[in-house]
Amino acid sequence: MVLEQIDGRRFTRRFEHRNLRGATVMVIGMARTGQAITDFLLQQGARVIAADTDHSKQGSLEERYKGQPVQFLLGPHQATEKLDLIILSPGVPCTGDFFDWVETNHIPVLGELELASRFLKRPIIAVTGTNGKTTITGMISHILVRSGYVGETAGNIGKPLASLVTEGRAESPEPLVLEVSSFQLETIQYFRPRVAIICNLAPDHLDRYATVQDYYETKSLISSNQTQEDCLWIGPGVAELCYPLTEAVIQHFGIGEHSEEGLYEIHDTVHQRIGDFIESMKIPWWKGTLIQTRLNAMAAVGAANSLGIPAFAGFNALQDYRPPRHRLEFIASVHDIACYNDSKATNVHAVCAALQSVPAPIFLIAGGRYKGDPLDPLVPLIREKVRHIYLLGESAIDFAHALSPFTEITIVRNMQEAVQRALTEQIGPATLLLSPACASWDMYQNYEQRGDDFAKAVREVAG
Ligand code: UMA
Repeated sequence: MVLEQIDGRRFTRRFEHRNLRGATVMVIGMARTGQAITDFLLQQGARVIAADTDHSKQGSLEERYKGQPVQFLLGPHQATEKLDLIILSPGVPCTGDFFDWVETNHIPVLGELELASRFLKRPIIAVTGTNGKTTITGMISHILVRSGYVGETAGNIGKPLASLVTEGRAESPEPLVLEVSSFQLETIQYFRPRVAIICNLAPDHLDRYATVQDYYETKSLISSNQTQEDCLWIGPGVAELCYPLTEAVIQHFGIGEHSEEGLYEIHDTVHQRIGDFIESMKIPWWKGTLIQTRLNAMAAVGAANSLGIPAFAGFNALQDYRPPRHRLEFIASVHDIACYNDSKATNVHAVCAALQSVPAPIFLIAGGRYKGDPLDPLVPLIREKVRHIYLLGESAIDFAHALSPFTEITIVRNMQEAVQRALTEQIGPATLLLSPACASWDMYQNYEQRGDDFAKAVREVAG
């Protein structure tokens, strides 16, 4: 079984039951996921022990669960009375003494995705990968809507699956599009999507995984329970980095000639290979779009095609798709400098994709809380396209040491200074790109707030 082959995989004890009435379940991490799964467990008749390292949550949680069978354990995670099951929130890494105690005592541990999906009777399209999964999830939803479905989405995109089950939307023929993170996949046991996508793989979350291979193998778990009736779409380079151990029918997407089944583009024409048969399609909106957009579109169209929606109809549906904010989002052109907000680019791979996509010369704003992925892949692109880097946040000094041999560097105090200096000291035509290669948490609550700050600063200079 694939699960046991993953290096560093902590929990081997399976949990087979579906009836949770009377069970004592500890929920760890009481933010969005923890609260959604607690609501679900209470609906199922379980007793909940709600654990969170953050003491300040006590008051609001007590208020929310007043009169319900919920006990609170705030502060460092600790051993407690006999537990039937533990449910982990994705953001909780399972390391340390407490989790040693859990494994020694053979307490089964599942993630919210695993437990909630056991109660779901709907075709699932699950999207994972290092970058682009939110966009692809949105694109699939858009294609489904244009094809007469509801196009509902959930998962890492921001809506825990459990809340959908609690709200009574677990049983329907309507497909559900799930964005799935590696954190969620760490704790699956039987999760089995009808269609899965691994859109790309690149180093990320190295503050959580011992090696990059652990991270890749965790991603590939998305397909570990799929059977020959299911389909897995994989993007460029995925098979070389971590060939998924799966029974699913594998389809490929990418740019350039392919001998495998799937969708690929050559010189602005998309081809679909099914066995020996190849269908070629001219997509009216295709020419001139960013490479990243084309790859995301092929992944989304491929997944929808596995549910029976013709590829050409899928591409047509995407004609009026608008991407989510903070992903290479065009803000304004100021003094002939086109300003793009790519605040969602929190790792090096995403920044490489952005640098490949926008025209040179580029003035780059980067830095923040570094996640540990190697900076080397940036070097050739910086040499070729980046004229100046404005660095901010915790990683500014380290990034300056690493990148100053390749371009000009300025360390700035905040976003406003970075934007102001770039737009007044530099001369267009050029591109100003916020693409930080870091998380935002050293200066902002999230990447959205960081992107908004960038957009505000650009608009201030634009007047
Ligand atoms: N906590 C503990 N113990 C710990 C660590 C944290 O108790 O050791 C507590 C914190 O105090 C906090 C809670 O756990 O109260 C946070 O849990 P969480 O981080 O899982 O947060 P949620 O709000 O439940 O959000 C999670 C996902 N977060 C992460 O994976 C970090 C959200 O993905 C997801 O949208 C949401 O569930 C719904 O499914 C966000 C994300 O950043 C967008 N994902 C990563 C990414 O996309 O790169 C994987």
